[in-house]
Parts: sequence; structure tokens; C-alpha cells
Amino acid sequence: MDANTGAPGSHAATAGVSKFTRLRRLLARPELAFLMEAHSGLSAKIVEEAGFEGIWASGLSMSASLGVRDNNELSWTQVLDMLEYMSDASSLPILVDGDTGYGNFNNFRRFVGKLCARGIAGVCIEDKIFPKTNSFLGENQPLADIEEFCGKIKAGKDTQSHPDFQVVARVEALIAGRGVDEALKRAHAYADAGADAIVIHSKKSSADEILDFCRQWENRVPVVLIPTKYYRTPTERLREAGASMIIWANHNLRSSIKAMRETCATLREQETLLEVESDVAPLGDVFSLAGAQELEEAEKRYLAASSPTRAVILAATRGEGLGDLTAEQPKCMLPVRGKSLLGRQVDALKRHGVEDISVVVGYRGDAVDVAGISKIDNPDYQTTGEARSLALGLGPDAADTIVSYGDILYRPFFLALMEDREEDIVLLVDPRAEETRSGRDAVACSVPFSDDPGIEGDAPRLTGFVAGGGDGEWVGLLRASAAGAARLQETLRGMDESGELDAADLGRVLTVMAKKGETIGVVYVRGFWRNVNDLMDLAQARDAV
Ligand code: SPV
Ligand code: MG
Repeated sequence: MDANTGAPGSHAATAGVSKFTRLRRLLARPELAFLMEAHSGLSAKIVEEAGFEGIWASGLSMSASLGVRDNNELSWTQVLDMLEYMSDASSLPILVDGDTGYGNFNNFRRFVGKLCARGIAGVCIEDKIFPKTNSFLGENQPLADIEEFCGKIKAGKDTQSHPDFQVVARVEALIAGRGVDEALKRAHAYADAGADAIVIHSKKSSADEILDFCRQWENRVPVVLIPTKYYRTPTERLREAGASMIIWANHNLRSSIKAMRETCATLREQETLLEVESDVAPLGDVFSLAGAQELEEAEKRYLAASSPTRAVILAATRGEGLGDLTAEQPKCMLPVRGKSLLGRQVDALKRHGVEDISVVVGYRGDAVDVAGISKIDNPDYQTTGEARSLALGLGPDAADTIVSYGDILYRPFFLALMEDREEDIVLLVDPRAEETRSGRDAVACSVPFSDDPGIEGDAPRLTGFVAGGGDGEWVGLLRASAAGAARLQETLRGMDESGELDAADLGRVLTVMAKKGETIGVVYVRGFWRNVNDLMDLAQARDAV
């Protein structure tokens, strides 16, 4: 958002008009304008949401919201920081309560320079002494020397970097008990010094003095009123008196104090959220005020669109080698220290961000019960093999896919290892000595495993599955990019057409592809995985986790 124009501003009439100009127009127009107090980015948003045309950045409210007194306990740079949040959060022009200008003309002009740079539309300074005291506290507050205060106004006007930045002079003569004549004398001096508008302030519950001032002032420059104490006076009377602007000076702060107290008291007493929930803003409101939706849309525009990875787990076989243990369930459901083989795989995939997990089931598919998976049935599991199950699992869509056997256990980092390679299909292969292998999926590779393949050694590729020996054993995990998955599907279709598919295992499919010249990458991993074909494997798997 542009700090000066608040670019996504909602009012057509103000689109493209700077915040400075908008505040000047609010003060100058004949129609009465209203500023509402804010003291944070959140309250600034709520003011705008309510339809107000401008914000009063109240010194009292900003101080109180940070738990300090309205006695210049906040430094001017801290105020500036709060203003930045408010200005970023809202497209409305902000008139900031600049107290006495944080020192003499020099401190004030430096403040004005920074306000202009941050797109704060105007500042109000009061003719009291630094450090100030809130106008509603104590009696006979000392006033600034008129000449000194006029110098401050001039310094501010000479410093502003935007022609419409507003310097509003606040007359505290009535607050100090010095009467309407003193107030008028000061107001004229300040207007002569270049003030764009005058605030005439009073702490009386009657507006008589204010109305008297307005009558005699005759709108020489616009008049701003803060009717906190004379709130019973109808707004209509203030309008008729010629006020240009009214400031509701602290009412967001005070309403939040009341609401927070009530919530705290209820919770302290009841120790349950039941009664409170309906009295507080819904959480959705919090996210929407913070702009969650804009971020969601921006993510769609700016984050690289990576097609989500899915997984296909082949788990259609019973696992005869495990005897009675698989009488009622397929081996993927065998528990390994309290969690099934399949459940452990699903956990690893989810940790890796894979949400779309399909499990191809066959034998006792009804007993495959793991949260977060979808089941695909291979009704011919007894007469077909892994290749048919894979064809069913991949379906017609080609997406980035992890394929695994349902009976393996592996460390979750295996999934990341397959991402580091450029090939469209990548296998994990364990090169350990033949005698430690299960003997299931022996593979031959273009480059054997080496403890030190060099910095840019040739990346190993699959040559084909072999009957024994070879360079290692396929772990039972592969990753195919969307393009790789498309080529896998194409190969499976071709094998189906030639009648080869039903008898084929995955080794056969990958060998067909390698022989056709497809590049299939291999990543060597030594250990950190198990497959479970028999009771011995199961015992070892249980020891390994
Ligand atoms: C403020 O809001 O901080 C003001 C207005 O200065 S008043 O508290 O009425 O003085
Ligand atoms: Mg103040």
C-alpha cells in the first residue's frame, strides 16, 4: 500500500489523492468532519472499517495502550513507530497528537520531517510546556510563551515536505482557566504564524466557553473540537457553531479497556470459555482484520507452483512368509512396536508434506485401516503382480509421485534423498554385500557404489534388474516426477497391450524402461531400512525401530 495515498482506498473520490490532501480537504470543507481515535494498527483498521474519513492518533491512547502515562513518557520516535503501523494498516489520513512538539522548534521540525516522510497527514501541537500533562489532569497548567509557540508553528510549516501537510495549533487557554479572550488572542497569533487549523480545548462539562469562542472566532481558520467532557452537547450545536471537525479522542481505547476487563473477570471466575466465546470477536475476524486473505491470494501469485507430491503404496499381497500373522490382515498392517508398517510409512510421507496417499489393496483390503489414506482395490491380486497394482495406483493423471512397497520400513530422510536428483525417475539402492541383501530386487547400475565418488563423479543410473549379484538391492522406494510418472504410465500401458503386465513385477517394468534408454537415477543408501518378508525380517524390523 502506498503510504501517502493508501492506494487500495475504498472511496472513489479519494482514489489517488494523497493522505495530506485528504486531511486538508476534511478541514476545509463546509461539511463537518469526524476523526476517530486509534492507537494501533488494529484500531486504525477498525476505524476505517466503520467508515470514518480520518484517524486521530491520540497521545493519551497510544501511551495508555503501551501501559505508560500521557506525560511524554513515550519518545517521539516510539510514537513514530506506532504511526507507521497505523498508516500501513489503513488508507485513512492520520492527524497525530504531537503534544508540545517534543521540545522546542528544532525538535518539532525534525518530527514534522519524519511525519511527512511516513505519510502522516498532519500534526496537532498544544501550547503547553514539555513534558506535557494531559489536559484533564490538575489545574492551571502552565502555557507556552505565545512567541515561542508561534516560532514552533513556523518551523513546522517551513519544514513540511508536502504542501498539504497540516499543522494544527491547539489552544489550551481554557484548560488553564485563562478564559475566552486569552484563547482568542492565542488562536489569532497561531493563525498568523501559519497554523492550518485551531483546536480549542475545554475540560468543562458545558460547552458554553467553546461556543463563545467559536462565535467570536468566525472561522478565521477551521476549528476542531474535542467534546470528551462536554459530550452532552448535541453535535448539531457544535455544527451550527461553525466547527469544521470533531475528534472522538479516546473512545476506542476506553471501549477496549471495558471489554477486556469484562472478559478477564468472567474467565477468572468461571474457568471456562463457554460464556465468553459469544461475547468476543470470532477468530475468523482476527484473521480477516490481519489480512489473511490477501496473503493467500499473494501466495498463489508469487509462490512457485509445485505440483503436490502424491504417494502410491503397493500393499495388495498377503505375505505368506509370515504364516498365521497374515491370516486376517495383509502384511502391511503388521505392527512394529505399536504401529503398523503402513502407518509408519504414512507418518513419514506426511512429515515430508505428502498428503495424497493411495494404497493399492488386495488381500484382506478391508483390514487395511490407517488414517489419511485412500484405498484402491486390485481385485485380481491373486493372479496379478506389482505392475498391475502400480497401473491401478497411478491412475490416468501424471503427477509427481513416490511409489513404495507396503512392507518396507525406512528412515524419513530417504524421501528427501530422492529429491536432490534431476532424473525423472529415481530409485534408492542399497549396495551392501550380497549376503546382507534380502535377494529380492537386485539391480545393476552404471556406476558401482564408492565410498568416495569424487566431487563431480558420474551419477549412478539403473541398467536393469538382475537375477542375482549386481550393484545392490532396490529398497522398494522410487520417485517419479510428473514427466517420469507419465513415462511409467506409458510403459505400463504398452505392457498391458502386449499381455505382459499381469505377470510383471516392478523390476520388470523398470528394466523395460532402462533398456528403452530411459534415464533412471540411482541414489545409494547403506542401511537405515528393512523389508519384511518373513518372521525373521519382522523381528529385525522390530529391533530396528
Ligand atoms: C489525546 O487524545 O491525547 C488528547 C486529547 O490530547 S485529550 O486527552 O482530550 O487532551
Ligand atoms: Mg494528547
